[in-house]
Amino acid sequence: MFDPQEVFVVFVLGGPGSGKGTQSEYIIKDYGFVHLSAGDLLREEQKREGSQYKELIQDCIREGKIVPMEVTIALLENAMKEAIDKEGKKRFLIDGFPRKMDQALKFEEVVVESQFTLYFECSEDTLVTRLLKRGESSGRIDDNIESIKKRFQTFKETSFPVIEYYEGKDKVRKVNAERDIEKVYADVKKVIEAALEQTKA
Ligand code: UP5
Ligand code: MG
Repeated sequence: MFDPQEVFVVFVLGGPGSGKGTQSEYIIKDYGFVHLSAGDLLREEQKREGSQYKELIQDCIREGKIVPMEVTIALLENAMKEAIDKEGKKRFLIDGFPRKMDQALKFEEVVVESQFTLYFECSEDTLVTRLLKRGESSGRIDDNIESIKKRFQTFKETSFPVIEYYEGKDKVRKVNAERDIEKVYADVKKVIEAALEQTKA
């Protein structure tokens, strides 16, 4: 659908609570990216009046399972088209996607090839603490200990192989996400700047 010379896509991956959303918000301010969180798009679709996927999405999110890729890819594709057509945007952070091999292959086949994957590495102990804290006010149906355990399980079994796949292609830029937000972002900036030096998008 898009030419990777024209449309610059970075996948942002990492365990639940590793800071994908937080760091993406920092990046968009400094580098003019469009931030598309697959999880946020699914939550919006789940709330949308008349959506046929309401229950499917809600069940998957609560159980930490992956929503069938057709749903998520269509949401991402529409959001990208809109940003390109209406705002002339070309740089995208795709946050929390792909989290299963079939999604990675399909997205790159039909939408656009990614430039690289920004991977936030963090221990489970740190992640649980962050998510339970956020759960006090987030209202997210998956910020409770039962769902968090299921999300970790899915991350290890299903999503981590995607990161290994891109590592095999030398397309992963790993950042230690255990540290405070500013320190993490200092490393993120280096990765983004190095990548942008080599693009016209
Ligand atoms: N925080 C962040 N960075 C910090 C730091 N360095 N130090 C201290 N605190 C830090 O951060 C989480 C919390 O930690 C916040 O309170 C933040 O202030 C603090 P956040 O930036 O929100 O982390 P993020 O990695 O974005 O965590 P999130 O919970 O969004 O990750 P998930 O991957 O679990 O959630 P997502 O929304 O991507 O997906 C939810 C569900 O949707 C999935 O489980 C799945 O069921 C479904 N889904 C699909 O089915 N398919 C998809 O393609 C995508 C999602
Ligand atoms: Mg997030």
